[in-house]
Amino acid sequence: MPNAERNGRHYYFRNYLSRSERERIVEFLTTIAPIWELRYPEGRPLPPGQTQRRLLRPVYWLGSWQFACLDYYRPPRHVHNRCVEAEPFPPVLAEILADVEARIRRLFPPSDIPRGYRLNTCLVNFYGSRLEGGRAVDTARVGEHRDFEPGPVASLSLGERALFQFVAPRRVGECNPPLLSQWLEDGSLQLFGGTLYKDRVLHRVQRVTRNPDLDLPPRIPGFRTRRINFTFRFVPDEHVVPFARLPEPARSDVIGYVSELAQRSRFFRAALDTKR
Ligand SMILES: O=C(O)CCC(=O)C(=O)O
Repeated sequence: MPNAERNGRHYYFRNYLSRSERERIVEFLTTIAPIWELRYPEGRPLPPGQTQRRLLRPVYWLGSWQFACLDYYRPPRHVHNRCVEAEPFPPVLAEILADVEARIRRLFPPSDIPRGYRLNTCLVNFYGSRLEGGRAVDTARVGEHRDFEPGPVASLSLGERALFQFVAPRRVGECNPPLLSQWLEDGSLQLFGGTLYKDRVLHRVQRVTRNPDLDLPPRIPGFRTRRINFTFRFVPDEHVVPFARLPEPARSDVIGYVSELAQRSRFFRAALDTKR
């Protein structure tokens, strides 16, 4: 297996993508229209102590979409009506995933891999500069969090190098050094799984190496994309709901986003028509 760097249940593959795979991914990116979501549903009371806000960055999901306003997938209790069926992976990502899943099955013990495991959902994060009143606001970092989907996660990065870190949960004011820091380079693949990296510690994107010339596709009004990360995860099929079967009020909460997506996506147009 070429150039794997290993640290327990963490693997890093520098130069994982071939030139032609990278080109095909970039070509695919020109065909999608990421959206800016609000964190909470509009027109409903906010959770106590929270204020409505736009997510820091535009996103796109493949396989299934976890709209922020429906809150995210958090098993074991919060699994229903949170993952809405979305577009299948384009051929280039499906081909890459066949290889990624084979690596995961070779590298991770069976106890880390849940029954029915397939990387069937993907969050595409667009990082860069939000243009606000003539000022560029950097949105390249991600705060400490966990990915709740079960099993190993695979992450492909394009664009600026980013410093990805695992840190133990801490109390306010406490400072603890990262358990593991990994620079994620253009064309790299990162895999992590097991209870330490998935359940016990958090991860974050701490900083990026700025490249003022980068402007990755697609064109997003008011935004310059300097880095794109695809995080592939597993959501059991029984927890993925077609838009047409999403009950109220979740359906009303997301119909605006689905209509926006439908302007560019045949898949979401069909999803809307099924319900009409
Ligand atoms: O951009 C990255 O490398 C990390 C993204 C991430 O932490 C996530 O999608 O949960």
